[in-house]
Amino acid sequence: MTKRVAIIGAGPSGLAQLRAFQSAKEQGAEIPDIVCYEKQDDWGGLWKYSWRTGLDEYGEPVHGSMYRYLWSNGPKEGLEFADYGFEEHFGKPIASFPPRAVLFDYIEGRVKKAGVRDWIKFNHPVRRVEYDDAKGQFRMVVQDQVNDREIIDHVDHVICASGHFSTPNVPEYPGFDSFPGRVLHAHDFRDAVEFKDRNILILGTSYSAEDIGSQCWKYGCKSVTVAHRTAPMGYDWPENWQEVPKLDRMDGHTAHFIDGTSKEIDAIILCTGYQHHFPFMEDALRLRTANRLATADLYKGVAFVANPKLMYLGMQDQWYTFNMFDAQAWWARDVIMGRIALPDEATMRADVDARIANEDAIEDDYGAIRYQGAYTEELMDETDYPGFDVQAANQAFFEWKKNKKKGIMEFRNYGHTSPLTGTLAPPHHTPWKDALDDSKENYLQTG
Ligand code: FAD
Ligand code: NA7
Repeated sequence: MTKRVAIIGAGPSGLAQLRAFQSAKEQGAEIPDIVCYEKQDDWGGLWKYSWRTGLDEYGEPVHGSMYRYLWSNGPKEGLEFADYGFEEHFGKPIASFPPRAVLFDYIEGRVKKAGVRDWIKFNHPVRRVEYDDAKGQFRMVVQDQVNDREIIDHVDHVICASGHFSTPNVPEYPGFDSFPGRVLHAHDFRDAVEFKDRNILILGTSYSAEDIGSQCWKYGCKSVTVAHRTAPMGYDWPENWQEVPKLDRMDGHTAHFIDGTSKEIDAIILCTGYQHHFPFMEDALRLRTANRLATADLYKGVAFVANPKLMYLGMQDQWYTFNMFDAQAWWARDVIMGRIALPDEATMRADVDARIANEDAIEDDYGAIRYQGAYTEELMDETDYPGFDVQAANQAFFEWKKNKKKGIMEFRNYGHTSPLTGTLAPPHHTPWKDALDDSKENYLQTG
């Protein structure tokens, strides 16, 4: 009997899974019956920009965390699909840090070519996933939003690709409740122009802090103050940007930091990260992990050890993104199709423990990049995913790291070498800080 597989989410990870099955079918294999439930009205996940914040038109929490003017924060050469390169899609080499609309176009190009859109049910949030031991199947409750009806589905495998940069981690500091300005999380940040001529305070020191601060600086905020809980980012910032120790409290507009210094602030942006949040999973199936390279409880970073008929894609903290999701999706496909056998539970647990120990031994970001590159390669080697030159992709990341150290507002002006074609990307026609028009049409004038 044909197996039935449900994929949750049609972002880059879920789409990788659809493409993996479609490519097997294209080569003549008999594939399972596939359905993908997506709560938004289109594909692309976070890359599908929405102006909405809070709740969507159906009262569902808005998934999107992306903002206008977002340009890739890492080189595109580190994320290129091995079966569908940038040059194939755009018909020419393009610069290395595409804005959101350009990356969306690229993601969409591959799945349009594969013809998998009919496998997706849009406006269908998954409400509940339970495992029925007697039947050996998952029971899913899904909401058909448009018709306001509940659907019950029974499937043999669930692939959860619902992302983990959507449900914000929102700390509170004393004085927030009486702060006379706006306090928002990065998840709700949309347009940097809102903060023009404002003094902004950012909490957090990771990608969102760096990039949202840079956006606000680019679009004319008065000053950026970044408070760190652990360590400063340490870049050579512009003169109206300062890094300060942890926030102690707000007193009206005044931010007080733990070293006794203070600063007048108009708006506070919490770049304090996200939670892995799967309210639809029954307790026994819910992944509970920190945002790290070696996730808890996932054999090979994918198969849920307690019930490996359930797989999770893209749950790692990410240097590698689209191509790592591909490697995971091809691997998950091959487990489901019986091409890869899973070991016993003890062996799977030992694999998880070893990955965690190896991650704990990493010394710096360069080591972390190598670690995730090696992980991606390990999975690729077990499947027929076309593969790519991981050393070359690592190299693109290393150069990018060095360029950031040289000039944090300039790193996007450099080109990197494609691990697929060996082409060195042309520089963008306008330096990033002066490029206020980030439309696809404008960006593609490059080269
Ligand atoms: P997502 O893109 O989050 O997609 C998950 C999908 O699942 C969504 O479509 C969602 O609607 C759906 N879904 C969720 N819950 C349900 C449910 N219950 N039922 C049905 N569907 C559901 N990566 C890069 O490579 N370069 C970048 O420059 C970059 N910038 C980023 C900037 C921001 C602000 C953020 C937040 C992330 C960024 N990332 C970047 C990382 C990003 O995680 C990946 O690029 C990618 O989007 C992850 O894909 P995903 O499919 O795993 O998750
Ligand atoms: P990250 O990378 O998870 O970083 C979260 C940051 O938030 C990190 O610097 C934390 O500091 C900080 N944090 C967390 N809790 C607090 C509290 N309570 N107070 C102050 N600071 C806090 O999330 P990002 O949003 O930056 O990045 C996620 C993805 O979005 C990423 O893949 C990008 O591509 C875009 P810590 O170092 O732990 O002290």
